[in-house]
Amino acid sequence: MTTITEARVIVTSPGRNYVTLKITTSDGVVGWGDATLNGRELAVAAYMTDHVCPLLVGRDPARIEDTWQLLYRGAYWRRGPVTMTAIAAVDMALWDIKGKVAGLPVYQLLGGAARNGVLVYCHASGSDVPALLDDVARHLDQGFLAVRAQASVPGLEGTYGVPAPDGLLYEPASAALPAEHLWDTGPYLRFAPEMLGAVRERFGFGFHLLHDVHHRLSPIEAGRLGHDLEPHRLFWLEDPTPAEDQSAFRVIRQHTTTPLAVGEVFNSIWDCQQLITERLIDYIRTSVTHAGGITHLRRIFSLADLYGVRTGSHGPGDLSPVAMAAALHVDMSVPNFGIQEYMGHRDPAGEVFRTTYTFADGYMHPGDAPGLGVDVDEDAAVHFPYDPRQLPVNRRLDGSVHDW
Ligand code: GCO
Ligand code: MG
Repeated sequence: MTTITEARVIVTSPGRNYVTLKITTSDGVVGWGDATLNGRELAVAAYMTDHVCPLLVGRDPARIEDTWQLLYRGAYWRRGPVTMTAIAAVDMALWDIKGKVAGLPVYQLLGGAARNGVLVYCHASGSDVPALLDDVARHLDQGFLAVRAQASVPGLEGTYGVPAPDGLLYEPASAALPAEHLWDTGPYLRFAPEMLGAVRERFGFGFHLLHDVHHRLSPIEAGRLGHDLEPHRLFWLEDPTPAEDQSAFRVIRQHTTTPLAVGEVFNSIWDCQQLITERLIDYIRTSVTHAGGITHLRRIFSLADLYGVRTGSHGPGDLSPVAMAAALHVDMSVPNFGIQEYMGHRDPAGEVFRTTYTFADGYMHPGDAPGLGVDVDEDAAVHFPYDPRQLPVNRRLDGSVHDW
């Protein structure tokens, strides 16, 4: 019988931190999984190295579901970002191996292509509205059919979604202590409809427009914002309120027809059960890395399909290209696909991660290489040592902590 002979964790920082799991079989087949939990990377690395990898050696790599159940139920302590990210990495690596053994891209093992390509949305942002409009123009020129728009709220430094002056990253701030951003809900609620209205006024309605609130409003504030945004016909309004309060969405729903998306911080189907079964959202944003891998993501998406909820997986640059590839294979195959976030990866990530996925005319495709279609250059990875980073925190004008 073929067995797993080695499971090893690679922590590397080519441009930003990524945690990667490498599983090798007795036949010499290698599978890759992403285990990156932004700002808490080493917790997942330790969980895998100390508690998961020793369980894998000697097991049959073909038994993906059984391994998932073993790691989930067998730990007794269930769910949570660290555990579910570790399980996800194992799951992705085993699907990668299964695809390589079969000589097929993973999406073929998931039922084959249910569409020709995966609609993706990009990020456009600016320190003010004119800068945002320039950035939207740039992305539309690149062929994107869906654009997320974010701009700095006047008077509030470090608004979420707007890059720092280096222009490259907007969440990892400092090595030691988190950066502190200022937050004031009133100005944001006045500014957001103006800003998104300016985008529609300049570019019209011939593309999908999205916006991320990043969990900052109360339910009634979110209801008002959704209502104020209705003339701008958003594809979705993302994370309007802190996501763990599922019944809050009942209040939002009573006040607006703007479509709602949530779920990038969810780890399991239980985190979104009420949101889906009560049809309180339109898009479920769980990611392949933070919600238990391909196996569990498909389970969530199947539940969502039953209730008319479509998919919109999280795809930020803080998930590695291994995750992006895995997400695309799922996106290709599920019936209720909606859209996929694609933030891209900045150099030198490409020196470590080699991918086969492509983008053209607004759509991505995972490629047809066997498995996930990703390779990791371990020799290159050692040149980019771990670089400790913290996500920022938000404080209100009175100094109290607000959701970031
Ligand atoms: C998004 C997200 C990200 C998160 C990041 C945190 O919609 O892409 O909100 O930008 O902030 O993934 O690590
Ligand atoms: Mg988001």
